[in-house]
Parts: sequence; structure tokens; C-alpha cells
Amino acid sequence: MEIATTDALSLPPSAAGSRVALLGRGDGDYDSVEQTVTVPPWTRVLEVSGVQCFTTVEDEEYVFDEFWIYIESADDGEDVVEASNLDASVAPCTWTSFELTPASYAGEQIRFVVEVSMDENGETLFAVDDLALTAYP
Ligand SMILES: [Ca+2]
Repeated sequence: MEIATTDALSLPPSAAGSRVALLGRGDGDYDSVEQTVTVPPWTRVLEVSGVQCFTTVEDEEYVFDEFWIYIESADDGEDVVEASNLDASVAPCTWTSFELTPASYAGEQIRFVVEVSMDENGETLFAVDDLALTAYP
């Protein structure tokens, strides 16, 4: 994973700030970033939000490069976002926002993971910014 400015990464500016995270740049790459957090016990709605900008040079309609945001707890887990080169555009990409509500995981310790798996050919760039996990009562 690389954290750099949108200028340095040749990405369009992100409204969420000039520095963004880029996963999956190199071919055959496997990239992940994670954080362990304890969700407050009063949580009724947990929201995963952020902005994304995905580009690819893959030009066949098959999944080659994959992107996930997932949550794992001691006895549960789920994919919150599943994307691939099929969700990416020819550069330049457009920053689009997402807001998703997984299970609440109230009172649980969870692993919040962003993961990318690339095949051996054809670059796909999965850029994300402003990632947030927000607990609502
Ligand atoms: Ca590829």
C-alpha cells in the first residue's frame, strides 16, 4: 500500500484531502491494511464510509484483480465491499463515495480490513480515501 498525494499518483483530486491510499498498484501484488477496534456496546448502526477511485487497464470482462473491505469478529464476519477490475474505469477514474451498514457488532472487538489481490498482468489501481467506521446509537 502506498500513501501519497493524488498529484504524485496521477489521480484526480479527492474532495477528502490531497493524500490518499493506493492499493494493488503492482502486478501480482497482495496488499492489505487493517485496524482492530472495539465497537461501543451502545451501537445500533455501524457505518463504513469512504471514497474510492478505481482504474484498470484490464480490457476483458473477467475478474482479475479484487478488492475487499471486510470485518471479522471472534465469531462472525462479512464482506462489506467487494469490488474488482470490473468496477474500475479507464483512467482517469472519478472519486465516488460509499456508505454501507454491516451488522452492528455492538460491544465486540473487530478487525477492519482493506485487502487487495492482483493477478500477474494488467495494472488495476484501487485508491481509497476518508475511510471511516462510525458507530451510531
Ligand atoms: Ca491485473
